[in-house]
Amino acid sequence: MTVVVMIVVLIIMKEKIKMRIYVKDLNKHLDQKIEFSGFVDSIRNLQWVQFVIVKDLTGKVQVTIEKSEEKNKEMVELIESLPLESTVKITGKLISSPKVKLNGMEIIPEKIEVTSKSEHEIPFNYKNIDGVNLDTRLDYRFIDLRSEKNQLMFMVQSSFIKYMREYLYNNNFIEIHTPKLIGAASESGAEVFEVKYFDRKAYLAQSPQFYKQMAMASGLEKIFEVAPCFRAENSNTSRHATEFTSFDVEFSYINSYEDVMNLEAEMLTYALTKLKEEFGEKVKETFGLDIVVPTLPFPVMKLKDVYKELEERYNYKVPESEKTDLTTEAEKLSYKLAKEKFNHEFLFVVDYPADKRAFYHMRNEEGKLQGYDLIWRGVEITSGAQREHRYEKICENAKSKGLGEDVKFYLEFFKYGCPPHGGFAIGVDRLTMLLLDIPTIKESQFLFRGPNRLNP
Ligand code: AMO
Repeated sequence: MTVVVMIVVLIIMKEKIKMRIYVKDLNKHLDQKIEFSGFVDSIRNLQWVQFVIVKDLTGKVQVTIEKSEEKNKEMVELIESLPLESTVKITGKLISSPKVKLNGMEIIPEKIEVTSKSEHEIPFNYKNIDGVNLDTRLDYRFIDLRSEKNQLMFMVQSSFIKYMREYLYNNNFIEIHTPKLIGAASESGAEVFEVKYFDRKAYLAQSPQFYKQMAMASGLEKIFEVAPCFRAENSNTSRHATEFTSFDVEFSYINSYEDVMNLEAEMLTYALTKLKEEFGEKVKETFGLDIVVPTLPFPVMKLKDVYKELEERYNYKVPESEKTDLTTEAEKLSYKLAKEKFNHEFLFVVDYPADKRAFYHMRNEEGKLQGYDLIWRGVEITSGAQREHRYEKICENAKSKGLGEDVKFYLEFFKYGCPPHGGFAIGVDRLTMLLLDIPTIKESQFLFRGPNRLNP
């Protein structure tokens, strides 16, 4: 009895909840009366017939209206004055038409409803952006995002994150959500945005660093978070934003920072393998490039050896004083180096001078930093490290950097038992930019935030 009731309920629900049909699924509905919604992409108004191309996120379909048929009179008039980019709901029959180039099918409509009418002139032609100023595109980002390339970029980004999450879930990680409003400036204190918080000051989180370590002190063992980070850096480069999305990972009971590098390399390889399966062809077609699945292990080089080889191979010279980190140019050249030396697109760089790195990175007995950066295609995408989890040592490190009151709450995390741990953070917007060879983070971010851009 209950089963029968459930089936009836399900049938009624199915009737009521009409799922939207996407272009990609139209072939399952041939010879059926369907409802189809989308943007009007183009209209060809010929002597005897009108062809209206309607698109959704997954593709385009032709709607064919015979002008001679009396019952179509109203629709024909409507289409004659309909601006492109309007949205419509079409009710009609989907039929197979081998002569139609677009999917070999067409919709013969009986009703067209305009659900939103566009202005005739749109701010710029997003189908041909040659010569269109990037700022105009960003001012009208909602139009810019209508291009097939941009829509594909965000579908790919979404899946990239989905597969990294999947890898972590498969390995017993849990996703947490840490606060972005904080009482004291985290990390170094310099690059934070200050906000008014009732009668006092608060700051926007630069990184979930302290809280992901707190999760380790809480015994959560393996965590990750995908969330915004805010940096008050006045940098106008192709890879800096004042707000970006960070994919943060932290896990306990590691033996060294190499465990952290290995996990990151495995996660990226897993995600890129899956991504290639899902989007390899589409990315090739639309962006003209391959999704490259890396091999494991990723190559590792010491910072000083990178500089040595850059000089030997490409005559790239910088003063000793600049060799405490990779310069932008050295990062770029390191791509060439990684390709030539290891036939690899990724390069882990280790052995940074301890005094130049964050105080929470562990230093070993000889004072060597237990942290790394990961460079992909010539741009840093990650910083990671084994963390200092020993209370006395972390207090010393903080003191040596002149950090006092601001980190007091953080130092408490290490006082009552805290497992050895490490982690890393990947900048998602940079990842997308590098994967699809997008020229700047302004275009790979959904809505860019930089020193001169706070709108839309
Ligand atoms: P770091 O400051 O190196 O490390 O940041 C980690 C990664 O985040 C990205 N990123 C940025 N992306 C866009 N615009 C920016 N202004 C920007 N700044 C950083 C980069 C970078 O590699 N707490 C550490 C991470 C850790 O050790 O777990 C941290 O924040 O891809």
